[in-house]
Amino acid sequence: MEHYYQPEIECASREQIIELQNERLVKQVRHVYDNVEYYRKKMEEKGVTPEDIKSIDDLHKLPFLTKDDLRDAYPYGLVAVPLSDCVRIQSTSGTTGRRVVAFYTQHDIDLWDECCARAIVAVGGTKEDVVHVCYGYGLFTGGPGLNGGSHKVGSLTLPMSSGNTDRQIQFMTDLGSTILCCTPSYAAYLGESINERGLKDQIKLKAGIFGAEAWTEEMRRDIEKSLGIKAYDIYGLTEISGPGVSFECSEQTGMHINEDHFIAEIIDPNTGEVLPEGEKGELVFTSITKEAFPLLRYRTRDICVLSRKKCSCGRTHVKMTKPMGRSDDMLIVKGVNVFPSQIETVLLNKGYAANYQIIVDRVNNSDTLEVQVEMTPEMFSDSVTEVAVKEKELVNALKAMLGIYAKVKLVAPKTITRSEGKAVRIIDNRHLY
Ligand code: DLL
Repeated sequence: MEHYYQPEIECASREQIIELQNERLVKQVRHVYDNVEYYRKKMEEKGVTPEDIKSIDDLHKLPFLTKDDLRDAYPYGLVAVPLSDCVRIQSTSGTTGRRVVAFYTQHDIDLWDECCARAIVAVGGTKEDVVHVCYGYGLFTGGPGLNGGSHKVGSLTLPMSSGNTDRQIQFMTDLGSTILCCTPSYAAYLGESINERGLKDQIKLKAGIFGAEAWTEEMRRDIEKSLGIKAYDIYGLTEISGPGVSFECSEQTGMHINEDHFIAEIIDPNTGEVLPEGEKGELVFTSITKEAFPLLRYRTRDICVLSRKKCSCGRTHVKMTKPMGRSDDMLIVKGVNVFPSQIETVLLNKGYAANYQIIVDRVNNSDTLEVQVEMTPEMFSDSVTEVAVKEKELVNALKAMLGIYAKVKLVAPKTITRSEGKAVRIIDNRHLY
């Protein structure tokens, strides 16, 4: 039998949802216009006033927000309440220009937790469950989000955070974890490790909630088999709150977007034109209940398709496919957002030219990142020790910039193929989309 955390809203009629969205959107536009000078200016430039927005049919009149806007307004420029009303920030990795810092009031946290609670109940979670959270805690939204959701459900929550696989498995067996929350690559790794240790019959897991990075149906089957569970997808982004913007139900054919909090649109990434349901394009969100950091028409850069086809689970909220790619060059490696420009900055700062290639792969279900860099003729050396010292220096500088390990391979001048058009900087052998 299907269970819901908030059945009255998760299974509301289309009319009820639209009515709620209309009312909340009008209120939210006024809130943003009155309190966020940055967005007010954008509206003025487009000649739109809050009075022009009477319902969701007027949404297209509002200007888009992009990551560039977040950078321009960093750190406080998009905050819509006094800082004394904010109780938390969360953030993505990256340097100042690329880092996203999102703000939350207590009310924002409560609603976010409820979204995650919906996801946990959708996979069968109840207060009898032991929810094992090994998404990272701290600035990353994964740990805090699922942690908050689990508390709302009343499950016993294990705030494990990431890493230390032996300890994860020990807690899992000793405390009888039943729902696992982590990235799909870590879930696959845990599955392998548990099987290698011959401990599969000692774990009680029944379901997993896996997201923050792209994963394929094949990977889902592998994880389900190795852990003996049902594996569900969950999607979200820091800008819009974190995990739980959408989540999978028992049908496992896409993720229901929490439409009482987020209005979703699909646009053509080149023209910005809104596309009809069923067409593939860039996902855009308007958060209609956020107090502290309410983004209107935020371009996620995630490419997907929306569907309102009736779902067998009884939920009525629109479904999105798994992201099928991105309309920018952001890579997600081990769950961390990596922009090629960050890597380039490090290389240039260290005196290299912009002749490099980034090679991403997935080996034993774990992402690997390698940067091949040409030495300049001046720094060229055929001493293995000298090259190793230089490589180590770059590894450290990249780690400081990206927060993750990247293997560095220095190559002789003029060995990286030059392109006649756009340089081919990224070779992603994971073929996730
Ligand atoms: O990854 C939030 C999250 C945490 C989601 C835990 C799910 C579970 P960011 O670090 O801001 O937030 O990265 C957001 O990650 O725009 C997508 O490109 C990608 N992403 C998130 N979930 C999925 C997913 C968190 N289920 C960016 N499938 C998004 C594919 C995903 N990509």
